[in-house]
Amino acid sequence: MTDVDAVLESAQLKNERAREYVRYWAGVTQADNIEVIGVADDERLIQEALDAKEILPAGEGLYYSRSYYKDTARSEERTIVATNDPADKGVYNNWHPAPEMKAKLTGLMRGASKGKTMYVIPYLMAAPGSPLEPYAAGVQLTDNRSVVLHMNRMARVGVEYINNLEDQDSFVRAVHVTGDLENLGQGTPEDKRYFVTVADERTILHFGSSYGGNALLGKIAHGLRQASYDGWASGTFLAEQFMLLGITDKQTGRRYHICGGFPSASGKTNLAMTLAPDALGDRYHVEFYGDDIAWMWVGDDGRLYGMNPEFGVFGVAKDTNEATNPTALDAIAPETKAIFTNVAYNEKTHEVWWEGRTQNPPADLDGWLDWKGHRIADRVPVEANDPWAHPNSRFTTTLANVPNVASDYADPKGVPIDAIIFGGRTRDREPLVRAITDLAEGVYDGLTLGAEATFAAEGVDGQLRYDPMSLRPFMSYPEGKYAAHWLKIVGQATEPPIFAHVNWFQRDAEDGHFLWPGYRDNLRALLWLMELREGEVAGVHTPVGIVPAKSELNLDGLAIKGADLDKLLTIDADRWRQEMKFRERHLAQFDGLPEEIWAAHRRVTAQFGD
Ligand code: GTP
Ligand code: SPV
Ligand code: MN
Repeated sequence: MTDVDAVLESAQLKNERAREYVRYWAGVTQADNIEVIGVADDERLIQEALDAKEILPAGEGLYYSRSYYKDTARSEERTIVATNDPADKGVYNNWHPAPEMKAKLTGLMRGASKGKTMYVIPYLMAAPGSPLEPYAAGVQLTDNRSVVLHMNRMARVGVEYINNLEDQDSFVRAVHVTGDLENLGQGTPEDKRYFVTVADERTILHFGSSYGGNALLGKIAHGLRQASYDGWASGTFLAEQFMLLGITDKQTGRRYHICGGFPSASGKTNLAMTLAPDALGDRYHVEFYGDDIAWMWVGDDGRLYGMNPEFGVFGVAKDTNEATNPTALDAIAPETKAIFTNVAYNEKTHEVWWEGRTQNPPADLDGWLDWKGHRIADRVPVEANDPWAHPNSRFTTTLANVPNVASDYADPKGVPIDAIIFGGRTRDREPLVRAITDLAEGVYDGLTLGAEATFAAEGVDGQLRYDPMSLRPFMSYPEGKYAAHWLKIVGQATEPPIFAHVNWFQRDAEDGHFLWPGYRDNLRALLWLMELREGEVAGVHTPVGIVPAKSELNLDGLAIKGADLDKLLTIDADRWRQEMKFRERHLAQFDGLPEEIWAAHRRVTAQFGD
């Protein structure tokens, strides 16, 4: 065992409370070495990881990693929010008592990093100077070098972010121990994995994974679960699984900022990185702020502000190509230091590939390995149609690599929010866009977001379920209180945002084709929403909001069948009447749901009639 204090001293980690914390967990995990990380260490760590074959070269300044084959997505069942107050139990937060969980995790982590290095990663989930900086500092401990490389891309990392804290104790303690991945019983009754956020102690204890949100603790464990709890407990902000983008109308000079939530793997990254369709590119410019998390608060000027606490993108690879998301391809081009995980890899040419990268997979199979590392050329007939890449395979790249990143993306002031949108994979019922001008109806709409779940979490792919505000897997406190907190925060804004529900995923009932082309054309729906906000279009009023009149949508350069467009803008009243009954049951699960939300539900229901 190394002398922990000597290591911390030479790394200039001066925060005494952080030192105590590192000492304590070094003792529990019994790691052989301690190393404090700053961004300057990235190059050396990359080389070490290459030498150890933990990552492989994937072209100039690009890297490939493969996770254990039973460790490729978040596990919702194994994820727990713990506190010391049983009143914090909600429907989705999988609440457990804090003392029980701390004892459990300490037991699992005891001695579990023997023979390994424990990396100390001080980080900040905000731009320095942000009004929410007091909630943004953390120190992740991890015994996994690849996790360090990902954190370096996804968060601001360095001792400077914790040494000068006004309250030296105000960092999140985020402990990650990988465990013996081959012997954890993933998905069996003996599953040993535990991903716990002890929210009222600002402590995160994750054991048994090295993948994504299970292991990069600044991202969703801190950025969403801990932060949403902090935002509520302090009564000052919201932390949501939202993308955030800007639109500039070059003709009028107006700038808009839109944020919003779609469930995991349902289009946030693609929308935030979008370029205007070619035919509209001369007039509109879209800027990227964030693709997965937004923190929102009301500024001194009474406006609702939003910011992206992350520093990078952990994006879904599937279907990313020149047509769907050209900016993403630029963001993972040679020399960006991007890391690909669980895509297909060519061990001879070091190329990577995933489903939808090109229409057909590479014809020459020589050197190609699937995401499990098995040779494609050796596949037996029953494996012929297995995907080459895991559906939840991803790329990790830093925000600055995104070509249309907003020039003010790191401005601690954040940006004023004009609109909040919700959406998801909904194959019927939900039109292309419906706008909602009333706050309670907007919050109600977010709470009743229903969509098909995806491969971003184990075992839920395709399930139709409600995912309130797209926060279901990250919800940290009871839903009734969450709704009240939303009404309170957004209700303080003097210029409230407009709300909207969007759906890029409606399908033809007969042949299943997507009715809307999606991707870059999605901007058309947002432009209509901004025109509605400006009073330039009137739309068509329906019980569930205002939908565009056909003539109001800018369809320049778009070929779409008239019948598909009609369907996209129609409200199927019978289908909606049925939906209102499901919603009633969904909302009834939540204790203490504010009366304003029930009133909104009754208003919408009444408008449909019987
Ligand atoms: P998380 O990072 O898991 O939170 O996901 P996300 O919401 O950022 O999802 P992302 O944008 O990465 O998209 C997930 C998948 O949906 C990808 O395979 C996309 O290609 C696909 N997708 C995104 N937008 C559209 C769209 O407009 N139409 C269609 N058909 N597919 C889309
Ligand atoms: C999600 O699942 O919503 C993600 C990826 O953004 S992960 O970081 O794994 O949670
Ligand atoms: Mn996400």
